Amino acid sequence: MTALTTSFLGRQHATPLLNASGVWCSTATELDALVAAGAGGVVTKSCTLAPRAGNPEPRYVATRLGSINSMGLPNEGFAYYLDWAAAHADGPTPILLSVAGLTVADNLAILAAVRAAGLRVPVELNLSCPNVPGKPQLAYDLDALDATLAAVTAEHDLPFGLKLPPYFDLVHFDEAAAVLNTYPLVAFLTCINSIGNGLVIDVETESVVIRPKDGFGGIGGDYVLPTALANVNAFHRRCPDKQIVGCGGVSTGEHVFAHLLAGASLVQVGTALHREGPGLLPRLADELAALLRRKGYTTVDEVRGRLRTL
Ligand code: RRO
Repeated sequence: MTALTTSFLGRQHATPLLNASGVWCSTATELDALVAAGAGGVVTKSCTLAPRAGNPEPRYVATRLGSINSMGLPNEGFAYYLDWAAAHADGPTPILLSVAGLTVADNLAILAAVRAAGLRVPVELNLSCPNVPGKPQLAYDLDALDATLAAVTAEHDLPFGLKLPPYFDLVHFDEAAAVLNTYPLVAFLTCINSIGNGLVIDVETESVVIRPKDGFGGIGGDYVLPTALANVNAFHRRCPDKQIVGCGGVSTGEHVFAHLLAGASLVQVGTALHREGPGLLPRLADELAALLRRKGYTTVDEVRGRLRTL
């Protein structure tokens, strides 16, 4: 028997496979479908204080190698996801509540509601949404990141995680990790959000393919796997007291295995889940189990961070 169980923030997950926030997680129907499919965990759609309609359509397009999106944070408002999480917190499937308040004050208000509800569900604080017009990705401004974490941890005394954007320079990994390591309550890092502000062009129509922001949007799928693995590994090396959640470019069991090797404890799937639906998660679990068996591993824990260098 190959065990896919893994411990994350002190909770057992039956498999390391979750949805990425934003995919198949905006409504209770979608979230319930992930649970029913046997997801190893479920992340809710990033939420704001008030419900949002998001950006005009078309706002998500699949391409041969992945996807581009500028959804613009459409969501039902934090109370909806809090209620769903509360109703499922004692179920077999661990939940992460993704929070993306538009201001620090909004984030503090949502976190206060999480505490008031006594919710034993970790928050994944999204500091990297690339698609709200006029709002830069906060985690690219390390002073703003520091100030936000100082404000959050002054009030929020529960372990939580951060959804980070991809960084592209070793100095930026060092600088970001130095900030993050001053906050022990930041218990996990989800690497990566989509690569922000890419541009897909349809040569036949000579046009962009999504309407918001003149076609600029977050890139996911095959395009981003090496960037995601680099970010997982860079933060796994630099933040030994934090767990890393891998996200980016996963559509096969081998991709999951690569994220584990790089140092991920859990692995999230976005673009491929959008393409294939919740049945993808048990398929990936089967592929991962077969790969572990072939390689002689009996647990996913043996693989984590085992990446060899030359
Ligand atoms: O809703 C979105 O447009 C969105 C978000 Br909040 C995010 O964090 N990442 C992304 O690719 N899209």
